[in-house]
Amino acid sequence: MTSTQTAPDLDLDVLIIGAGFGGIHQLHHLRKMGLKAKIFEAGENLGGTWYWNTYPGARVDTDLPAYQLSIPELYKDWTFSEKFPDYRELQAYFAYADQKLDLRKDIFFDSRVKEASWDEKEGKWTILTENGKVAKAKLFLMCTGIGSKHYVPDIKGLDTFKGECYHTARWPKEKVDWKRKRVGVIGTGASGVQVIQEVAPDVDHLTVFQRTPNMALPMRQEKVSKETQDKMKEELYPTIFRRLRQTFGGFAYHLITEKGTMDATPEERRLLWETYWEQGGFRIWVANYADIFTNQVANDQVYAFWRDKTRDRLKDERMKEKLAPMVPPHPFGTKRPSLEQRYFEVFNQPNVTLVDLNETPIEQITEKGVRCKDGTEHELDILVLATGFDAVTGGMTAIDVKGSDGESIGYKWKDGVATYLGMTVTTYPNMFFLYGPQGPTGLSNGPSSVEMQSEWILDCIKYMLDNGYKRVEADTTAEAKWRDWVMELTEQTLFPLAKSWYMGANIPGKKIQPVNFAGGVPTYYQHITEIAQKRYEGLIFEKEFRV
Ligand code: NA7
Repeated sequence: MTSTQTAPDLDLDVLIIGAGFGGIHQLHHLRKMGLKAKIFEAGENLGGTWYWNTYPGARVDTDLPAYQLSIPELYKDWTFSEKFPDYRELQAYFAYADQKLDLRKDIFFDSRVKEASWDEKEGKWTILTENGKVAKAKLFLMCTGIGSKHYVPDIKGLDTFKGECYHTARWPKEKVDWKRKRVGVIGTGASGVQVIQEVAPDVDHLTVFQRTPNMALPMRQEKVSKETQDKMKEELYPTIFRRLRQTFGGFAYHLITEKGTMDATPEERRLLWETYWEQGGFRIWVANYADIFTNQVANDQVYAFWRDKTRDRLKDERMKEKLAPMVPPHPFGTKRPSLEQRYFEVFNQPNVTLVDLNETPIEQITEKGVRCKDGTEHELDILVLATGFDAVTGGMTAIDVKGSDGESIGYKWKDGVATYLGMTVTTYPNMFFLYGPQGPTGLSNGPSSVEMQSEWILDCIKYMLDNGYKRVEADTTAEAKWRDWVMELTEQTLFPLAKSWYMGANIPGKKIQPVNFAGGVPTYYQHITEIAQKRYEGLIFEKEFRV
């Protein structure tokens, strides 16, 4: 451990990493509890994901009003302009939250945490940043989010490219001009889909390097007036915010559990799906018959619906087969679908090339562009890496977090993630995390899931304070049981059949395992609520440290 002195203002009750939704929710409420809390944030401003992801077309896939915090002081006077706001509006929202809740005074920006370690003698965490700050804290909260560690694939020659090259999650603050340029995009996940549809109308030529087609769904973007929002705020927002804990994905719509896909008549199914198609958003994914996630026959039905709708939008037979193949590459919805606005029409443009990397993998990046195995060199001015993240666990394991046995969390998890309730880890006392592994993460709406966990952690901290407890740690048996349940829930589904970030399968060498709790938000919420009612069963509270 470093000998660097802790500044007096960094001797804290709580140190939080990250000024996204989770971090600011915690900071606001911890201060209200009278605790001295600060945030270390790697970026130069608030926003988390929305600070970093400023690529063309970046916008949220959750429809209004679910994608915001339910803190009344915040939503009361804040108005979005669209049903699915873009990154600029989300940055403005965070600026507003900053001013309204007076957050900035307790946030250290440009402070990327590199190390954190538990000292049993002191009963404190020591947290170090790359720029030399040292904080001591009784409690340590990791609010690093699901996408704070971006993934750049190890492609031969990447550093030799003479044009401009950007990862979507590290988009430069200066304006990038793609107009009349030759642009290449590697990756067709949520970020790739958004970049592609945004730049396509203006480029000279667009080359899309696709490995897996995205079963993207129509967004149906709409302007939403202030009057509509004001009326909803008064009459509906509190109900909607409560509803977000009663639905599988934390959205304002829920899975159908009363009957299975094949129990419905073909007409009934068709009518439902046509309605959802017109309404847009994630309905076909997370308001569908629940058995689409567990029953291959049911899943095939909804895939066929999606495929036929999508093929109708494409003119070229090859494009139809590449983008919406007759045989699905994985079950529908087991990789996160994106919401699109004009994505498929892009592939009707004469100046767009789709390279199927399964047919002809990338061999090398050259000075001029991308050379594939078939010998074609795709010459480019701009290369966009929309290649995603070491999702969910990466933000945590990127930091050398050492627990009571001195073991780094990355090492502890090398053979598999283990947590208790997706919020804490045994041998890491007085440490909690939000929207991380084994919680309802990634499969569910961000802000509402974050709030649900954040409130639980705040209550647990209050319970400690009220009872004079200084130390809390998850019990090993309780942790093992939680892990087994998380595994079991996913094994009952079709999710393991996809090579997705939900399974940790998008990063070479990463352990294949479910990183999310697949039981849905209501089951999770009910379980953690019951645990709290049972005086936090599975957590060991102590009045003294173990010295
Ligand atoms: P995703 O969804 O992980 O997408 C990454 C894309 O990049 C995906 O299409 C990958 O193909 C592709 N990829 C990754 N590595 C390579 C290599 N080496 N060669 C070619 N193609 C590659 O990340 P996003 O940023 O789009 O979205 C992440 C989440 O953030 C999103 O779901 C939201 O929840 C927010 P693959 O599918 O693995 O074949």
